[in-house]
Amino acid sequence: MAEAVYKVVLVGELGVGKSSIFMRYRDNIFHDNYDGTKGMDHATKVIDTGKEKVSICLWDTGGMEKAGTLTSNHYKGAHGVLLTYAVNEISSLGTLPSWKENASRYSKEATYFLVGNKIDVGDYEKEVKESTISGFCQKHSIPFDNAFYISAKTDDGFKDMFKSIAKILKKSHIGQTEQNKGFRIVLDATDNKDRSKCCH
Ligand SMILES: Nc1nc2c(ncn2[C@@H]2O[C@H](COP(=O)(O)OP(=O)(O)O)[C@@H](O)[C@H]2O)c(=O)[nH]1
Ligand SMILES: [Mg+2]
Repeated sequence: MAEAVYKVVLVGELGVGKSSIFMRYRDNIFHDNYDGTKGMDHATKVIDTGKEKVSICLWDTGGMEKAGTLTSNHYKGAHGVLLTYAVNEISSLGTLPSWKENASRYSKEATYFLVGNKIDVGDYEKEVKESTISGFCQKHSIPFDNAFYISAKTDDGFKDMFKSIAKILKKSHIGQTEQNKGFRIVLDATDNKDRSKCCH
């Protein structure tokens, strides 16, 4: 049985925690020194929003952003883009407009989310204030409800974020998956539930 899947891609500076978010999503684990530079990787999970079940295929960059070799394949057909920064590094927020612009070249219909990772760091280390985020959202036309604060390390805010993302994507891309418009991604039912070959 084929099922519609939303493609969601991680973007942002090296070191903000994209691969850690990916690992937390795929395996619910955190490795302090995970080597996330082995090429692009993606994993599909079914998110239960309480009202419905929504499949999301999350794509990590696999470190390709380091060499500036992130290809169109990463963005192509994305329904959601996770603009990721680290709350203890304000410069990582500053680069997000250019990541957004890159993404918008390849995925015209994408919904953008703002993800502040590493909220487990001490208050004195936090460089990004909520007021900065509300200003950022306004300036870059991102609904404030699409901004999240999480920790891939401790899992704080993580599951709630994916539930919200699932709800928002389902609402805003309903025509694309259910009527086979845009990019429809098909789960291979013969594959492992959590690691299906998807999004090609
Ligand atoms: N304190 C803290 N460290 C994190 C968190 N997520 C990732 N890191 C650390 O940040 C560094 C970069 O993480 P990584 O996932 O490789 O970032 P990427 O380059 O964006 O893929 C690693 O040392 C991670 O252990 C988090 O939520 N909290
Ligand atoms: Mg990485």
